Amino acid sequence: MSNKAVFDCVSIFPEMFAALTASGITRKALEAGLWSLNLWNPRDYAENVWRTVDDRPYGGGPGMVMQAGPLEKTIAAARARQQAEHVTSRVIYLSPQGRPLTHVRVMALSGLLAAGTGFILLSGRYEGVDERLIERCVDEEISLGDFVLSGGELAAMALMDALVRQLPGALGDTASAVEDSFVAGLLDCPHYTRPEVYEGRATPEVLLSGDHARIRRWRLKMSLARTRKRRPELLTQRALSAEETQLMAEILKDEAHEQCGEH
Ligand code: 9WO
Repeated sequence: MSNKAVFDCVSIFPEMFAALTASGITRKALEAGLWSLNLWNPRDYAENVWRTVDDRPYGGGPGMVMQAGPLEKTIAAARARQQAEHVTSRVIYLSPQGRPLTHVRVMALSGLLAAGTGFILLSGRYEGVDERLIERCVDEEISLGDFVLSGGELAAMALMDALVRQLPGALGDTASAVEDSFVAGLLDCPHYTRPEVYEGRATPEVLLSGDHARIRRWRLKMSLARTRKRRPELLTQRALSAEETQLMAEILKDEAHEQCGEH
């Protein structure tokens, strides 16, 4: 039994998905058979000779809306193909109206994939998709954040990238996915590599010390300080360990000193 993650993407610009299949970790994982991608163009399921899949919005206004008919036929074809190998398909629509994606949700979706659920990712264009298609066919609507793109394709690829790198064997160094930013609910620490001094800026001494316990503590402290400064709401969503509490006290003390004009 193959246990590969199966994605089917519905898009009028299937060629965009080469960004995922042609480069990097996602390409390597594809070549290793860890995941598969099928592309479905709604134009192939259009109901007219011009292969159009959009029409003017009822109620007026600018732009066009994707019609339900061709999209439902496309999703049905993708679902039928998935059901040849999978028990269930889950249809996900990427839009700014969706629930914001988080690391926690990525891990939950990753669990569904591992359990054999196939994902059908619907990428809209124009001003959006007929609401009745969403009501009838979409299981989950996901947003990457409060901004508008030209279409859902880049969001679908971002979601797949986040899921593929969680697949066992996708990362050369398996520790990377575990130690990543957000896994601990904190932002990542700063990173340095050669040269030791760049344009007059030195690498923090601790990173050159070879003292791995001290390095780990410093990195955790930097993660805490950054999270406090840039994303303080993340710290209210999780309890601090004893070590983190101590480091946070150091951070506050350091800041108080800086405000006294000390360095
Ligand atoms: C287009 C538009 C034009 C004028 C006034 C308002 C408008 N809204 C939109 C719009 O939301 N278009 C969407 C384009 C329709 C669905 C697919 N598109 C999309 C998905 N843009 N941005 C996303 C997206 C998906 C996930 N996370 C962030 C953004």
